[in-house]
Amino acid sequence: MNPNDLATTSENTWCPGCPNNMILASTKKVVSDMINERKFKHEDFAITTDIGCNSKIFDYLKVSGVNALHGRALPLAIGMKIGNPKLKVMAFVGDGAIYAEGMAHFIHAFKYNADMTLVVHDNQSFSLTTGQPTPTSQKGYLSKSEPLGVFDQPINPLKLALASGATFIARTNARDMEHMQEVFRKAIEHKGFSYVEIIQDCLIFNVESNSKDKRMYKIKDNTSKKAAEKIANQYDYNAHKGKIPMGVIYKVNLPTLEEKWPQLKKQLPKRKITSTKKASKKVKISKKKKSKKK
Ligand SMILES: Cc1ncc(C[n+]2csc(CCOP(=O)(O)OP(=O)(O)O)c2C)c(N)n1
Ligand code: SF4
Ligand SMILES: [Mg+2]
Repeated sequence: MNPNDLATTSENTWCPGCPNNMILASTKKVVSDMINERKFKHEDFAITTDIGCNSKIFDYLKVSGVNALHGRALPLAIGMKIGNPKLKVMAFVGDGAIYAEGMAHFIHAFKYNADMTLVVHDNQSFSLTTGQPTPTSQKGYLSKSEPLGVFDQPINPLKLALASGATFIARTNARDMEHMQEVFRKAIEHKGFSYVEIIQDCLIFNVESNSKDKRMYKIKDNTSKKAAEKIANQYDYNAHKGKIPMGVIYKVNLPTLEEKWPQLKKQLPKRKITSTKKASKKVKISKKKKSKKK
């Protein structure tokens, strides 16, 4: 399969050069690569989206899915997973949708730990509705709805995810397609709920918060919670200076929603024993059995 095989015939109405195009191209590349590697079939993937510029990805990506109300792509995705635990579900949302309307779903999703991926296109703006501030918009952001500027500090969604019990948190840059593809693959392969925050410029609204590439630096995959807290603290979605860490900020393996629910566990494909510890245990047991027989 070629990434272009995942294209549709819908007219692309994103502004020319909008980084949503790069997110779409990266998704097509990773999904088609995984299909070619026979890790999954085309029909194993399913997406949910809601409302916003980002959500037009639903029209441009040839993968099964459902388009939801604003802020409701995530509960719908979890519902899909409960309906068919074998699916590889991805929810694509905007910062407005997930950190405002859908905030409660965001927090609870970490607790459930469904084996799926949440992709947040964070342009620090409600862009489709002409640039009202979202919870991650920087203090002082001037818009038509807040002509005196935003008075509040933005939230830090990464810190919130950590506090809510996240098992996979990564941040990437919509303009760095190689890094984005690497992060998408790791997120899809993670056993549990993977949350990918994409820093995405909007070329029309909240332009002040654009062009942060020079401040970004790549980190190694991190598995320490203490270190993750420090990393998440480095960028507060506000400052015009300081470094922005990019990559897998935290990863841990915990039981998934499908493993916790006995009704769903029955439907999961049986996992092969891969750990050497378990394998050697198996050998010892079979030896014991043999000696008893003697
Ligand atoms: C419950 C609800 N509230 C508000 C809206 C209006 N609305 C539709 S799209 C949108 C902005 C979307 O912003 P975001 O989710 O950040 O996506 P972006 O357009 O920036 O990609 C808003 C406020 C709505 N459709 N439903
Ligand atoms: S308004 Fe911004 S986010 Fe929406 S399509 Fe245009 S550049 Fe992209
Ligand atoms: Mg937005």
